[in-house]
Amino acid sequence: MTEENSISQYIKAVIEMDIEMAKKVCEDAIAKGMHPYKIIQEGIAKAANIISDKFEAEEFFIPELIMAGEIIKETMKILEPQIKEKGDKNALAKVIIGTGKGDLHDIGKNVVITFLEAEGFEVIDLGVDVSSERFIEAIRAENPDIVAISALVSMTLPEVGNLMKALVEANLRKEVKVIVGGAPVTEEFIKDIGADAYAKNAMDGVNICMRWVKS
Ligand code: B12
Repeated sequence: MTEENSISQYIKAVIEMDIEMAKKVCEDAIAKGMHPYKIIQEGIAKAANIISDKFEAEEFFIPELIMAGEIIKETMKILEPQIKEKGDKNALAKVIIGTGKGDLHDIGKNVVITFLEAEGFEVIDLGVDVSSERFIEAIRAENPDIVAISALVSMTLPEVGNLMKALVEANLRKEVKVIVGGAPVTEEFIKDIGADAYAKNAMDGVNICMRWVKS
C-alpha cells in the first residue's frame, strides 16, 4: 500500500467509525516507515474536517462526534511514542498549556503537548475548560516562558481575550509569550487581543516556540 493509500484508508476507517481498521492502518503505516506527522496532518486533520462537515450538514450527530474523537485518541496512542522517539532532546523552556474556558476539546491540545515534549520543552498541562484565573494562578506558581491556549469552539474566543486582559492586569504580560491555536482562531483575532502568535497546527506552533526560545 502506498502512503497515499494508507492515508485514504485511514480517513475511510474514521468516517465509517471502524476503530479497529483505523488502528490497523495506522500501525501498518508506521511499520512501513511513514512519519507520524503525515498521519496527523493528512489523515487525522482531514478526517476531522469531513466529520465536521457531516455534523454541520446533520448527517452526523453527537454520537458520531464522540466516536470520531475516540478513534482519533486511539490513533494518537499509537503515534505519540513514535513522535517522542523522533524528537530532539534539548532542554528548552517551560510551557503552560490549557484549553480555554467553556471548551472541552483536548485532542488538538494533546497533540501540541506531544510535539512540544518531543522537542524538549517542559510542559504543564492545565487540562480543559481552564479559566483566566486558573491560568494566572499557574503562571504565578510555575513561572513559564510560554503560555499556549487551545480553542476549538467559537464561544471560547472571548475567554482567550479575557485571559490577555488578566495577564496585563496581573503585571504578567511581559513575562510570557502567548500562542493560541484551534480551528476558529485567526491572525486577525490574535492581533485584536494582543497575543503573540497563532498557529494552524502543532508543528507550526512548536516551530514558533522554538524560534522564541532560540532568539
Ligand atoms: C472530536 C470532536 C468533538 C469531541 C471532542 C473529544 C475530545 N476529547 O477532544 C466531542 C464529541 C467531545 C465534541 C464535543 C463538542 N463539539 Co466538537 N468536534 C470534534 C471534531 C470533529 C474534531 C476535533 C479534533 O479532535 N480534531 C483533531 C485534532 C488533532 O485537531 P485540532 O483539534 O484542530 O488541533 C490541531 C490544530 O487546530 C492545532 N491546535 C489546536 N489547539 C492548539 C493550541 C496551540 C497552542 C497550537 C499552537 C495549536 C493548536 O494543532 C492541532 C494539531 O495539529 C471537530 C471538528 C474539527 N474540524 O475540528 C468538532 C467541533 C470542534 N466541535 C464542535 C461543536 C459544536 C461541539 C459541541 C458544542 C457539540 C454539542 N452540541 O455538544 C461540543 C462542545 C463541548 C464543549 N463545550 O467543548 C464544532 C465547533 C464549532 C464552533 N466553531 O464553535 C466543530 C468545529 C464541529 C462543527 N463543525 O460543528 N467534539
